[in-house]
Amino acid sequence: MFTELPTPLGERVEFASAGWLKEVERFLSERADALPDAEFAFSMRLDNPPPHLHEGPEPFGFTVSLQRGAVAVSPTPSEAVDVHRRADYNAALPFAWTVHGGDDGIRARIQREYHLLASDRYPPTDAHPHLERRLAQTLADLHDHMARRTVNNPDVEHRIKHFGLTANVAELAERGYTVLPNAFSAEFADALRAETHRNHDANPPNAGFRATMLLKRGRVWEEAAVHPWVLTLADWLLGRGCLMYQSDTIVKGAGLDTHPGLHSDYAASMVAEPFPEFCLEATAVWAIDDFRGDAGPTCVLPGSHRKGRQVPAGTTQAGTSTLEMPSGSIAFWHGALWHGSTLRKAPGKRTSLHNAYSRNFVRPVERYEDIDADILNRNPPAFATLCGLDDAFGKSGEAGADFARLGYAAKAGYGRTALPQGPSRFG
Ligand SMILES: O=C(O)CCC(=O)C(=O)O
Ligand SMILES: [Fe+2]
Repeated sequence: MFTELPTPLGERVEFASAGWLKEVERFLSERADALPDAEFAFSMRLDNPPPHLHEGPEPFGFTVSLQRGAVAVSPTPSEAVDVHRRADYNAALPFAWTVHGGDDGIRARIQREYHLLASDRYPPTDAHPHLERRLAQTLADLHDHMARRTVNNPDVEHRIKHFGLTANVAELAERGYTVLPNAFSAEFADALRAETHRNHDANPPNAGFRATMLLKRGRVWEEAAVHPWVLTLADWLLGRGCLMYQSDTIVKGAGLDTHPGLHSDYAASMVAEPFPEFCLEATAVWAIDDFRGDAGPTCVLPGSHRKGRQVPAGTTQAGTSTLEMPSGSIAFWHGALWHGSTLRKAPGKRTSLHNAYSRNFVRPVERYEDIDADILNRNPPAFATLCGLDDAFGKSGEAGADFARLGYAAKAGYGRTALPQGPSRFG
């Protein structure tokens, strides 16, 4: 009933940590005999590592060398190697957690998308040294093997700082929403739009159809779910270990008014009033098409998340601001925020992806606990977390609760929120 994790919880490691390097060494040592002629060394220097991994002025990173059957792994970077790369730790991390599975298309897409997120924080370059076929295959296997066990940086505040999201979290606390411009490329928008329309076209247009359960509908949705900026805001607001609450798309045609009046996304969970001070659910809306002017953008009532109440029936959109943003932007709001959507007057369609995340103990609208093993196997641990597969809920057996999972959740800081949630509605 629960899909088995491709990598046991106890084998998960942080990027470039001692445990990560130990596994690199083990993996290569097992294969070194089959590569008796290989002579190759690569190194990575990682700037701005999280302080719990490294502090002090000495450079942080690693060097891996395979010389005629001998493997050596060192926890320091070196320039005396065949391939040397230097990157910001948080900018490099999503590259390290992406499973390629031998697909160069994925590799190219990830290069494009994650470079966009790290433009001024120097992400790694994709140098392609010419290597003997068996060595190249071993290194590709090593990459995927490590990606499947590489966890996100647990220091959410560190991620906020180094992704440049400090102003966004302040806005999220104060106003209840924020917009991330240039969060995905025009090419990725094209891919998402094509997939969305493929899912929607089988249904009558403008009939309110939303394609749901997207994590089971293809790789682009899987990549969207673990968008590094979105995961950072979600972890900050909802605590580590948050879940995918719902993943669906909307196609709004001319004349369509999908969300008249106002609502909060807490309505679906019928959250009791007054709402708790901490956030239970949050929504990321991807503008696959422009959200501008008469395109039918979302409207929000700034600061209304602090009312701590459901929206009374009949509430109008008076006093709201429209969330206007170009394609490639992602809006992210607190689930208690009062919002709606405006009538689309322009011709054509507004295509959007709505990825909602919830706290680890909240019961999501969608259920991914039985997701295909193949899907889990091509994704990082952060994806399995979103599917609800590494918590203890529902996993008690005849012998008792799943203490391994309970222990993992406690150790990984699940449910712990990084920062205070901004001005209290009671203060
Ligand atoms: O489509 C919109 O503009 C708003 C949709 C909405 O209310 C939501 O995703 O929570
Ligand atoms: Fe909503």
